Amino acid sequence: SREDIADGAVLLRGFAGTIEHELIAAVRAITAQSSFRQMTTPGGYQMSVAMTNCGERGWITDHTGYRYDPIDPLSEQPWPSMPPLFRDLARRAAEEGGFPSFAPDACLVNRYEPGTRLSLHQDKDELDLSAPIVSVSLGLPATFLFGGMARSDKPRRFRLVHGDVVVWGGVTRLAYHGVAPLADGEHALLGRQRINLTFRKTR
Ligand code: MD5
Ligand code: FE
Repeated sequence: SREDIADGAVLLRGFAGTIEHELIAAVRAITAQSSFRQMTTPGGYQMSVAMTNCGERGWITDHTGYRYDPIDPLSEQPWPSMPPLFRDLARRAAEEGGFPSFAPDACLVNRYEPGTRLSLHQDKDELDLSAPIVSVSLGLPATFLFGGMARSDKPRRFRLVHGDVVVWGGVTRLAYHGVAPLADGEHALLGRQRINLTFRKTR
């Protein structure tokens, strides 16, 4: 199904469900090369969510700031390439959401374990803010917090489950958003975790 959740944001329930096994196998192959790690914010806090990347560039944060970098600082090698399956899924979802010819060059892979959260933030490290961000949820369900253009706007809450895909474009591209602390549970394929893939065009 297709649900408009805000101006330019489209929720595609179950869009990734038919290729769940292939997606999970691809995540395992990526993390065998570039492991999940908890990064440090410029303010000196360790993030509770663990991250890795695939594609031409990966999003990283350290004490010097946020950026997209072609090299994984942990492996000291380029990030794993983006699997064609990922690229195709992101492109098909973006098209369904009203953004034809989306060509992501980066995929940030977030791993949430019970209790971990992503506090309210904006995604604005990408050069081309006219391109959407496509996000794919796998594993345990999450409560997604969708705020407004000001940090003080009261967030709306959406439950995102395994297989759901959201296309974030238009004015929502710069909305504040986050993920509430993950509730414990057991997912049949992924166990006690949620994996989120976010596809971005960074330049
Ligand atoms: C997640 N990740 O569930 C989310 C999915 C991140 C992040 O937020 O930065 O890694 S992406 C959700 C998103 C992206 C861009 C805009 C908006 C939401 N939005 O306007 O709400 O791990
Ligand atoms: Fe974000």
